[in-house]
Amino acid sequence: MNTEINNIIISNNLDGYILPKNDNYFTEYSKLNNLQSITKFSGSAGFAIFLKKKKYLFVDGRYTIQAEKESGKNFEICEIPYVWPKDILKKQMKIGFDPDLFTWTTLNKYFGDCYNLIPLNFKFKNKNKIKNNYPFFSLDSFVAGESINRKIDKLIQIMKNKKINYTFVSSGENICWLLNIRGKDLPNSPVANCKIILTDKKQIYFFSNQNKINKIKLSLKKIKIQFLEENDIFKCLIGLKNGNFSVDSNTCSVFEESLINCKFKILHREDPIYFLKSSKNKTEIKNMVNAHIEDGVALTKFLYWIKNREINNLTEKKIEKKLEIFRKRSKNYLYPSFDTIAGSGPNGAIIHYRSDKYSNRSLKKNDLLLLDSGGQYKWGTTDVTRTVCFSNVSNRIKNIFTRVLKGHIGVALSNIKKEKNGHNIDKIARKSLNNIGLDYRHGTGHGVGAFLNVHEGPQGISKNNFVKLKEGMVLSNEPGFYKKK
Ligand SMILES: [Mn+2]
Repeated sequence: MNTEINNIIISNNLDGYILPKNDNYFTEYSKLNNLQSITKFSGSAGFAIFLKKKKYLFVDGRYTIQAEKESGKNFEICEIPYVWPKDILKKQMKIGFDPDLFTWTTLNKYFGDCYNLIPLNFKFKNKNKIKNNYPFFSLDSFVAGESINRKIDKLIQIMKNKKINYTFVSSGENICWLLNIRGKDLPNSPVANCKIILTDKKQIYFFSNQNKINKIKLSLKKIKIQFLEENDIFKCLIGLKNGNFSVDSNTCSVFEESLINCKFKILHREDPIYFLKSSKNKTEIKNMVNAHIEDGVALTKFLYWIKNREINNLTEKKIEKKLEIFRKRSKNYLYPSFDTIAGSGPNGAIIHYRSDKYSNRSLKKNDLLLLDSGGQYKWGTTDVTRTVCFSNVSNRIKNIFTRVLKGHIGVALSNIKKEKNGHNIDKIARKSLNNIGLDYRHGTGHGVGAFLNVHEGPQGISKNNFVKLKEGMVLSNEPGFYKKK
């Protein structure tokens, strides 16, 4: 048992403690990584529960094999959504958590409403915390395509219609969209870690690390904005007149909600920026197309390269590096939009696999190579998957590959006016595989940001996404099939 966690449990008279992967910005790939340093699990999502005598690691289907490999010795691996904490814990148990790192949405989802959850003001000593002072920057109008003022006006209009006085925007990606800014607070996306309060009088209070804001001050000069320290939220709230406060419980922490709750009436609303942002404007679409052309050139050159050489001395890691070299030839390329998945043979069956020094495998002539990668370009984000073979593969593989391809084409040709949502299109994607009793354990597609997160909501192509699809939404198209051998 980790001694720090053991001490928390004992000194607070608890039965257990829950440790999440995320930091207080609730981004997909956060850098703060206590979960990894304590459990060894390196995947992008999951959480651990430490009880006095037993430890559990909860991950989703993408990460079950990886979690078993990395942490299976010391942790029982539980796969969400088949097992939840509420299935394992006893109801009277007292479980500690950090209110900065949880939202009510996640707590309710994991625990239901019948647990004794104890907020604790305890911070881990983070030995490998990376000091990041990379400045935020503003987007040119030929990248953003819509002015800050127009975007804010849209949001104010929504607030007025719903009689909301204040909106707390706690999602950095949405503030990036609203203020036409970006940052470098995440390894694979230009999200700026910040939060804002927007008042119905069009005043903005901007909370972030003050060392990062110099470059954006000029472009934001025309709007009413006040820059404050990350932990000045309470100070700011005290100075505001009473009223309604709209918060989004997907990214507003338990702690922040309790601060707002001291003085204001809280209305739980999905941040309307998700919807505004999901329909890309003409400029953004043009830029995304261009980013995909540049990315396509890099991938095509890579495929030509790998198809015309001996593969015997190639490993997954070498492939990852080579692909990066081809992308870097574009002067507009910045960095990968997610960790490249180069999985050969059985490693290709690990959804969201990341090759490391233990798993790194040499390519073999009869193996398939799964290559799923993407890039961040100065004005666009890409995500592309290809399966490569180096020999004449069996008819069974050809058959399954064709069925996956049929699903892919089915998605590409589907009519959004007729299908209406991702739930219906997901069925089309799986149909040909389902016909012979096969399937895959992930969604078919996700929204993609315009020089932002490679995974973006609210739209998606999956079994449980019923969001109405609109023109201008951008989605990935990635059915698949996975088998170890
Ligand atoms: Mn993807």
